[in-house]
Amino acid sequence: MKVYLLNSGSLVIDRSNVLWNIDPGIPVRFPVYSILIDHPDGLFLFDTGYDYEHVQRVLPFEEPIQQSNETIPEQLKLCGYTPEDIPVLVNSHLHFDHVGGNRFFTKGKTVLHRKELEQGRNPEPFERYGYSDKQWDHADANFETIEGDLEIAKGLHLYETPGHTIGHYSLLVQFENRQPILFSFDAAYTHENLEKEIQSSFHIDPVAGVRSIRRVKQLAQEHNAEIFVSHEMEAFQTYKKAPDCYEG
Ligand code: 5PN
Ligand code: ZN
Ligand code: ZN
Repeated sequence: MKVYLLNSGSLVIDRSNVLWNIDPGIPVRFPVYSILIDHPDGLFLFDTGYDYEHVQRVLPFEEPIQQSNETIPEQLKLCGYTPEDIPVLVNSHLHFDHVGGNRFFTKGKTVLHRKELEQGRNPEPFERYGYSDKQWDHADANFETIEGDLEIAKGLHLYETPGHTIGHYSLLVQFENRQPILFSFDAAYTHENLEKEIQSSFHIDPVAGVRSIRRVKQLAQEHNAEIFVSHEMEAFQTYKKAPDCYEG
């Protein structure tokens, strides 16, 4: 099995958005990435980054930086694939920085939590920026909704980690010959969120969000997994990026 991290570029938010109610007034640039898994059962893609045009139009204050080779089609090309080669796209949740390339996937199915699909189509007013990019809901999207924890293929475990959004999933990847990796997605933007047990300011249910941070830590301990956080520049700089990969 091979696990590729696909770089989508970076954005800026305030530190008090990364760590709710901590240190307002400090801008933080953070990475956005997706995950391609070459599994014995086929190719699985988790999330699709952000769409540069969308962020420039709707959230220009997040100062998007995305090189021309940091789109999903270009990142897949680095690994030797095109969007048509991907039969299964999974969305951890439907925030704009995780669905920006969904529109390229017109052949396969898109797997996500039932509640996330409902919420993405009808978000609360305070969630409007998070769910501002609706391009995932295109005519050729073939949604398969799921609920509860689920092993979608051998060694690929989705765990419900709600709070940041109502139907948020984290992903545990178990290899044959390598330490497992637990992708928290936005249950923890950074290691500091894990250590302090403070979630990002963007959330629908802060109590559930804290429980999900604890769940991520518990799962990592139980499976002796390394946690990969979603939006920390220091951590991301240490991760292997496509076309390099984690293999085992
Ligand atoms: C990067 C970023 N910016 C804004 C929002 C938001 O309103 O909900 C989630 C989110 C983000 O991840
Ligand atoms: Zn999010
Ligand atoms: Zn995010």
